[in-house]
This record gives sequence, structure tokens and C-alpha cells, in this order.
Amino acid sequence: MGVQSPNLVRIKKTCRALGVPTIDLSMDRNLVSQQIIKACEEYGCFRLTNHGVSNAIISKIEEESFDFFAKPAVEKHQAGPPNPFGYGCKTIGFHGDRGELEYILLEANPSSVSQRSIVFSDDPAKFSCVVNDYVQAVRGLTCDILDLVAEGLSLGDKSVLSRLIKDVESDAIFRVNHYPPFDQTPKVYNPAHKFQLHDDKMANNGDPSRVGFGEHSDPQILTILRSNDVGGLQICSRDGLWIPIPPNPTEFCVLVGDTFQALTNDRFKSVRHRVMANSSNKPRLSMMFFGAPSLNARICPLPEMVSSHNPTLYKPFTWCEFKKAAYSQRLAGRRLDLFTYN
Ligand code: GA4
Repeated sequence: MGVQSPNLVRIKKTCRALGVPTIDLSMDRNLVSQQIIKACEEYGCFRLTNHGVSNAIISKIEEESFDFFAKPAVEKHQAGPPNPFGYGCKTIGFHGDRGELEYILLEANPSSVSQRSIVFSDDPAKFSCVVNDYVQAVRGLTCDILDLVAEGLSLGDKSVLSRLIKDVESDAIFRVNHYPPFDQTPKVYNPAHKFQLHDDKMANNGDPSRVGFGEHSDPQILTILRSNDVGGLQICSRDGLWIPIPPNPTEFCVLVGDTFQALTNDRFKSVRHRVMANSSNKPRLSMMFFGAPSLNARICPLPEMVSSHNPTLYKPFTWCEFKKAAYSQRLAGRRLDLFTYN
């Protein structure tokens, strides 16, 4: 194969950057299933339209969230700290990561939401109902996507993936992030930064005032993210380019997590992503459902993903072991490395 000119390589990278796929869930099932596989292989991420989650459910959770974040700081802090669940502000995790945001972290199960809702709203019954309706709808969507993946990968057991999330003991999490408007000294716009080569300094340390949520991958199986119309989310492409995901309140953005990478023996790769502090005068509100198995679920590459050409890369681990390892590291840590054969 001939050596490609640097310009051609750059053009190819930019084309890939522009092409984070948008998948229409209402299209033919086989087609959708193949599109999802391709997107998970090439980007670890895709945008989803016609997803079937009702506008009413989405706007109610958005309204409840804005109502909570509009409260005085003292009141919000009564719902924190997020150890591990509750309200958090500027600190992320337990090891010194910081971000320009405040957030709510909840266990995504109805009884836990009902117990905690008293600290989030003056009408806790309404708050827990709204959160639980949203979580139930998005959990269902996660399971549909996982069934489509199982079909596309020709897995023998077509519900082997969705069962992990349907499990009543599933350790799924629900998070709402609120990024205040960026009101610091405006920076000079540099068009060269639009598709910036991946560089850890830029991702986290280079200009911390611009980072809303630092670079990381999600430890779980699949993340379903929805935001209002304020941008900031960027994913890191396989070529190391930061690709902005345009905000679209009618879509979901689906992200492959570390556990999915292990289950597929690296056929899918978890996607590193970050959120830049928003430069608009409106706050960014995003909500994520992190689909995870039960704490004692045993994770190892699916048999169909292993062959003599593709030997198993990961030692078996429980989700509990992996979660502990992930949470004991900083945000940008490469946790899967702890579980590989080498
Ligand atoms: C990233 C995905 C989810 O937001 C989260 C995050 C968690 C936290 O905020 O406490 C972590 C982060 C996330 C991965 C590494 C550890 C744990 C912060 C952090 C430094 C709730 C999750 O499950 O993992």
C-alpha cells in the first residue's frame, strides 16, 4: 500500500469526524441493527432519532431538574454530598477531579428514587414519579438497543445483553448535569480548535476553565444521553480528534461504555468524551442513564466474540470489582487495562 499524503490523511479524518452516525430507530430492524453495530465499531457512539420516548416524559424531567437547580445553593447542598448519590457541585468522584457543573446522581431504581426525592423537591411524590417514568422509558430503550446489537452480532442468545439491564438488581445510575452559562472573560475563537488533535493537556489541564466535565469513558455497558439545545459534548474519534456533537433535544446520544468493550472483546471500544464549559448565555442541561449489570454479574467476553484469531483479551471480573477499580481512579484513568491478559 502506498504512503498517503498528509493532506489526504487529514481530509479522511475530518470526513470521519463529521460523520457521527444518526440512526433512525423507526427504520427496518435489520438495517438499524447493522447501523448500530457499525457505529459502535467505528465511533463507540451514535445519535438516535425516532426513539419512542415521549416528549411529555422528557419535558417533565427537564422541568423538575431546572426547578431543583434554580434553588438557593444552601438548599441544594442539603441534598449532597454525592457519596455516592445525591447533589454534587464542581467536584467529580473522590480523587480531586473538578468540573464547571453541578449535578444530581441517583440509583436508577424506583424505591431508591422515592426514598431520596424528599431532598430534591417540595413535592417528592411528583419528583419520584417523573424521574421513575423517565428512567423506566430509557431503560426500555437501552434494552431495545442491546437486543438489536445481539441480533447484529448474531449472538446465540438474543437477550443475553438486555437481561443484564433488566435484572431487578441492575446497578444502573441516573445523572442530571447542569452547566452554568460561561460568564468568564471571553476567549478568542480559534477555528483550528474545531477539530483538534487529541491532547490530554487540552482535554483537562490546558485550560481548565473551559472544561465542564473532563475527558473520560463511562465504566458501564451503555449510556443514553439527552441534552437541551445547548452544546458542549465532544467525543474523541479513533483518530484522536475531538468531535463536537451538536445538541438536539429530540435525539439521544448513545455511548459505548467500558463493560461493553470487554463483553465484545474490543470489537466495540468505549468512547472517550468530555463536555466543554458552555459559552452560550443559557445553561446546558444533560441527563444520562448509565445501563449497568448487577454488582455480582460476571463479565467476560461473549463466546461469539472469541476465536483463535481473536483470543480473549479480558480476565473475567464482576461488575462490582470493575466498578471499584474505576471509582478508585481519576476520571481519565484507563481502567480496563487492569483486567487484560498480557
Ligand atoms: C463516569 C460516568 C458516570 O457519570 C459516573 C462517574 C463517576 C462519578 O461521578 O462519581 C466517576 C466516573 C463516572 C468514572 C471514574 C470515577 C467515577 C467519577 C470518577 C472520577 C457516575 C460513573 O459511574 O463513572
